[in-house]
Amino acid sequence: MSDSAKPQTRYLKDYAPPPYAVSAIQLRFELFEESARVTSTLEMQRQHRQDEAGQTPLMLDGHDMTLHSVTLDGQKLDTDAYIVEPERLVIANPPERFTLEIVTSSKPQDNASLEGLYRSGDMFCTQCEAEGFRKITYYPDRPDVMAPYTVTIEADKARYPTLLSNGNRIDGGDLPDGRRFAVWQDPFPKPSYLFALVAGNLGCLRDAFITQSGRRVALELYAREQDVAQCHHAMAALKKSMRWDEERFGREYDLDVYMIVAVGDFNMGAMENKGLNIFNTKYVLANPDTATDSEYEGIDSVIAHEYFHNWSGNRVTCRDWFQLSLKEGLTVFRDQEFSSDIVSGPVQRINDVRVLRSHQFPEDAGPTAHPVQPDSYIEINNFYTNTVYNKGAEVVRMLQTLLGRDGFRKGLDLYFERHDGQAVTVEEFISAMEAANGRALTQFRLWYVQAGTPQVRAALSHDAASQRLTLTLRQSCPATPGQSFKQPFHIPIATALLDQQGQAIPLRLVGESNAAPAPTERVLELRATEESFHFDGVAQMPTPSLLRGFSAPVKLDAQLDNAQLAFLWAHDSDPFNRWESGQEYATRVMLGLVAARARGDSLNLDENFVDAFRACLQDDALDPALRALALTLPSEGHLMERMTLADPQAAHAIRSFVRAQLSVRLEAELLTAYHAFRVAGAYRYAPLDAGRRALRNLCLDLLLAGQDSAAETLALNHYHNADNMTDRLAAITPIIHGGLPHSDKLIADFYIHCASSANALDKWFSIQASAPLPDALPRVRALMTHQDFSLRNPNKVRAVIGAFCGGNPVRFHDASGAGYAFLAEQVLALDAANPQAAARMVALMSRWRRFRRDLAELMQKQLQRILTQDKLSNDVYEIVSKSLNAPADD
Ligand code: B3K
Ligand code: ZN
Repeated sequence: MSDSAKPQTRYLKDYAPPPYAVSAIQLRFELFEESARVTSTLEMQRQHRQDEAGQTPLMLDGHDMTLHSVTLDGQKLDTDAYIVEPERLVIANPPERFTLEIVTSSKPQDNASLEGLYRSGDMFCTQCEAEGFRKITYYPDRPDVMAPYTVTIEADKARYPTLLSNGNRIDGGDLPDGRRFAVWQDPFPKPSYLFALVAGNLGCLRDAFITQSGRRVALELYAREQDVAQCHHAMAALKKSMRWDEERFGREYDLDVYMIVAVGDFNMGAMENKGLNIFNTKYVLANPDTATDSEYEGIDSVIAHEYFHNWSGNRVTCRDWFQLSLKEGLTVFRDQEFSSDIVSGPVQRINDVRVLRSHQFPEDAGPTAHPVQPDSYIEINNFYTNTVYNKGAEVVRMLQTLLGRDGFRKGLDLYFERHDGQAVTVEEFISAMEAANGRALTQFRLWYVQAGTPQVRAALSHDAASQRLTLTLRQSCPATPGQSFKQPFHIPIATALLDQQGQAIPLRLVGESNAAPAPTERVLELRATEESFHFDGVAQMPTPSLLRGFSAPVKLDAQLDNAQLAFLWAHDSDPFNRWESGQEYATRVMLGLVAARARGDSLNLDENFVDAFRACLQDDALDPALRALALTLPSEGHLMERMTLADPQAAHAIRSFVRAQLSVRLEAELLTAYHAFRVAGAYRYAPLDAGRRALRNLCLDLLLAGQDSAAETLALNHYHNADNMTDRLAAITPIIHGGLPHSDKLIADFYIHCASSANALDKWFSIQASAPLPDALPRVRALMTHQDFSLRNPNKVRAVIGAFCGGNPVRFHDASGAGYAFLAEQVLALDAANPQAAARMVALMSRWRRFRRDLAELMQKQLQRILTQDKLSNDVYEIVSKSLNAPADD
């Protein structure tokens, strides 16, 4: 790309308030098959004078539209009275108050970016966050411009009987020429990114919710008529979310109707548009034949997330996009707490930490690392990241840990009370927490502005004579792009010390009175680079159980040996740390085998580890869902993170070896557990049943890892007897991934089960694309020519290209470099149509420096190849240029 075409960087420090406010906006959409015409009427007021000449130019964002007319206070402007630039419309010096009418048109049917107004199948829909509204009309498309909207939609009555927008429907009826209109009014001033419109021929599942103050809210879930029967789980999730937010956080819904529309072509999971959420079908539609247990859980959490945004995001929104985590981190925290209440606290916590570790930690250690509150970006769509979302949620969780549940609730109440109807910053959120709790959080703010995952090292020393135990904690944080030095963080470390029976002993800090019983768990606050905590009355050297519940997003080195890890895996009363210790033990064993393999030594799986694994499998005091998690071996990605240079082939070989060993050495035990955890009766999604299925299916998977034909027969029976997608998928995955004899037949049979549902078909695609077999890439190419595949549909792109490049490390990272060339080719093909999807895919190569030299060079070449293309989107340009330029300390 030439220097002049290089995209611009935006900086937080350049923020300036909007020169013009919008006190009302009226939109009229005339929808036709070949185009959409939009008339926008804005009531505007100048906020302040800007330039030296005393003029305040009005600059409206706009992109990819045809401008038909501009009328100011009823006077149609000549074309020389305004300037149309590629990205904006400028009117030099409008009066202090004025009405502006702008008429534009666009071609939704050609809009493959799935941003702005576009078509998905037979319907029209929109996606405006972050900057899609500027593809609909010229407007100050920034979140700190908030206005009440009145929207009129006109369309063909037969094709588009359902016409929806935000707020309440205030009018509607027939028009000449077989057309129809509807008028919607949203009384809550909102930023343009929350605008939404849907026009289609849709079925609807209706219900109602009575709020805590007794108001009736109509609930409407829209989908294609044939899919409405699959909306019941989502409807139940919505009602649970509404009740939960009232009970836990005192937040009540505000409009008379809450609508959700399921759309097949959607770039992400869902969108929280005021009163009119638009969802990827993956997070709305479910029945036992199409959705797995974890997809049912995904629906609960995404429905809750978008609903919770009504307060944390919509009523109180972001001043600018650097504040994105203000709404996203907080809302993820809220949805995690919701899921924790409806599923199981520990299971939810472990799963949330798994996501953080497998996605956010690598991001934080790579070339695109950025703080939770970034200070610059080229393309904001690249910042809907695991850091902004998941680390942001961890930061909010730490606030709750430090302030206590009640203190946190008081802070949140004050935040909503102070800022309802405003567009604010992270600073305002922290200030409310401080004010409500009378506590300074000065050092805590560093979590928002310093990138990188802190490391904490713990050391214990015990003095038998004085019965004193000293715990010394030391923190550091690696350099990240643009941030070489870090100040120490304020880190809450939930701590317990276990005696030889695994009992947590009382923790009395030296100098503390012994009038009241000492707690057995305490949150220690590490603030300095190094601090020591002294405890009295500790008779013997205990085993430390630190960072319980993962109380901070850090990497902890507690300097435990394998025997201590095995002890904690068996005995820790903190379920999170039980899981954690097992994972760490397994990781060390596997890394030891990686080293043995590199030396050419024969491989031997330690008997102690097999014993500990067996003990966990047979521990009936441990809930099945937790047991399944505790027995899931660390992923290949996790092992690669722990290698000096990632070697995907070694990680795959060792993980396969350990699975095969467990299969053979624990065959009888696995078989017993497999039979014991059968779930009686017809399938229904319920957390307890899901836990049993997870454990049973884990046993099945391990049994098949031994490649034994009796196990394959067991899996075939499992498949044929299954009445649900979870079991079907669990039975065929090890057969297809292992390339076992029945593989091809099952692929054909499974297709028949999936053919009538796009969401089920995604699983049919991805199970094949992620199979770690030698011919994986040719298979993937063949899948892309399948009639059900489309490069224009993001779910299919994820199911095939994403599953291969992100979920099949051993084949994607083939030493020939063919996987990388394939990804580069797909990124370029995608980028022309859908830059957001392309950027997500190319990010899979961003950490090339972490890999074995030969692989790193091959990846680097493909990234360079992409960067030489002339017409790159900002999205792809930003990821690729940062990946190539970042310092080599990645
Ligand atoms: N706020 C949306 C994400 C928008 C992504 C724009 N590229 C969904 C959510 O986080 O709830
Ligand atoms: Zn969100």
